[in-house]
Amino acid sequence: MKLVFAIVSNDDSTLLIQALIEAKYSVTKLSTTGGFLKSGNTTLLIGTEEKEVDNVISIIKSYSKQRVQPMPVISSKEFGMIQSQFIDVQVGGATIFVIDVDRYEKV
Ligand code: 2BA
Repeated sequence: MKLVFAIVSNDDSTLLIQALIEAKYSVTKLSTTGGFLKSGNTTLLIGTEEKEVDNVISIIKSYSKQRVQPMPVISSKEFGMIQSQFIDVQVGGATIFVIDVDRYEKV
């Protein structure tokens, strides 16, 4: 058995979860925060058989869009006022980790 971790945009998560559920996968949704942008994202946990992993990843791919997100950067402090500028950061589609599950029980 495998556990798929997928970090996706909050904006993509609703349709993606719906598609995974319709395809009969079990999904747990965690509300998470990216360390770099410090903004909210969604992490999905999907426990499934090894033969299903490619299908799970292809569903995730088809619902995860790439985005450009502005990030504030403090550029200088003039006359006691902080001047901030924005840089564009490319985010996503999805960041996916697949790990082995040693033991899976529902008790
Ligand atoms: P964040 O950490 O908020 O990162 C958002 C985006 O900022 C990243 O998009 C990447 O394009 C950029 N970025 C991240 N760290 C950077 C750095 N040190 N220098 C320059 N740019 C940087 P994605 O790569 O698509 O990642 C989206 C989210 O997925 C991340 O949000 C984080 O929550 C998670 N993630 C990505 N790679 C990960 C990893 N290796 N381990 C754990 N979480 C990861």
